[in-house]
Amino acid sequence: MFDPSVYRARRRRLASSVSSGLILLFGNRESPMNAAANPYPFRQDSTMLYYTGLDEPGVDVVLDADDGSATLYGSDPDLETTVWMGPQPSLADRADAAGLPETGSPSDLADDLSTAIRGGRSVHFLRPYREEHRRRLRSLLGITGGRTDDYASTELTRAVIDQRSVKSEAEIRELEQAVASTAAIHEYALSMARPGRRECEIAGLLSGLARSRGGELSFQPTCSVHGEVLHNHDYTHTMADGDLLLVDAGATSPLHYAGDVTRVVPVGGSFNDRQRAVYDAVLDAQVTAIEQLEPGVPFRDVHLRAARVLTEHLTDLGLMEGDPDAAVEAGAHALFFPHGLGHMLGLDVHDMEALGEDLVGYADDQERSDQFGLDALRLARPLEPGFVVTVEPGCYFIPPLIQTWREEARHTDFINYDVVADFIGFGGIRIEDDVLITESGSRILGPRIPKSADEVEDAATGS
Ligand SMILES: [Mn+2]
Repeated sequence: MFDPSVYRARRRRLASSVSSGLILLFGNRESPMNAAANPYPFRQDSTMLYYTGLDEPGVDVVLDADDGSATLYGSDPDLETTVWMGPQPSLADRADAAGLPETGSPSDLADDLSTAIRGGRSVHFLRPYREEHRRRLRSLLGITGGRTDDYASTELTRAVIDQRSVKSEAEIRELEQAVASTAAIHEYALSMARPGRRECEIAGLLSGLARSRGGELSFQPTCSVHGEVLHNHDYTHTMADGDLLLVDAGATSPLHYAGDVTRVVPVGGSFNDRQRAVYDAVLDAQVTAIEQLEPGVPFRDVHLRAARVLTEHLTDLGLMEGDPDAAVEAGAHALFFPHGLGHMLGLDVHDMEALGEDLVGYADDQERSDQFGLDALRLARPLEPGFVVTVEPGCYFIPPLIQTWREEARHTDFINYDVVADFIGFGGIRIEDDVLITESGSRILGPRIPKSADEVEDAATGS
């Protein structure tokens, strides 16, 4: 945990940015995997981590925006828990660690909230993402009609997003640590991409390596020779010479800050000419995009610039034709690059996504496009110093998408479907780094991870 003064200062700022009433923050509970006594690994809610650092199940916090008080609600460990799980901190110990002055039991929470509601005070809460929290909100706040999510406080949500979007020096150190662990797991994956090995050998070791460094994987990784499946969670293939292995994986720091990096490696250690050409196209888009990053630049513009660079390369390769600007404006490139350039990174891998993608990623005067591809852009807003973002363009040959577009004769002015057909089976390439926006530009976090085609080949062959 950070020093309690860090959490106190964060909570004071939050309480002062909400006009009046109570702020209710839920911590997560254990979540059963196949029986109550066999839960999934515990993951605390990221907003609870941000405002308290408390990493145990079953705590909730109420901040009073009017009198500034702050209370931790939860239970002391009972004897049975202590027998099975070892000594646990008392509620008062946990409150001390988080710098919270008051404690209360779960029934105190119910009483305090109903007193506040009877007194006509508003209770601000964030949109829940776990069903049990919807049930708790209905019962604690007496919500009877409508969707619970609709009662979530936009004022509170915006205040939390404002705060969590700009990373402090201490948070950047955590993110550096997360990316350092992420670099370690990628170096390992690159060296393991050998013919005859199975994807699950690498995927399993990535997870173990992340844990061995005191963290965990920040999301279910993609580790697949079918990189054209964007979030592929299948690890059953045996790698063969000539395959491209796409590894999109990140490790967390001990305080749960996330790394998120993607590399592609030729199984057997050398790209063929076609693979290298597409790889270099994606690399050029990624490097150009990173060069554009600086305060004030809308990330949407950077996304479109990356799309433009990719389109120029695809035109050179004969896959596309016509004016690249017109192709990007029409969205033709999205056949190959159907996702957004990146997202915020922090305590969540898609940082704050539970609070609402558009509130996090779009300025008030920006509307999310409904054009295929651009509609998947999670981050569009002008950048600010202290933002940490991913930059991850890709180029994929997705058979069902190609087939559908071809049948519908989409963008035939810009796409040479006969050439594209020859690339079916190519797979996909994505290159991703984690980047801090600085006062004057940007800086890639963590140690350098092999990235150019030559560097990746060298890492794969151990030379
Ligand atoms: Mn990512």
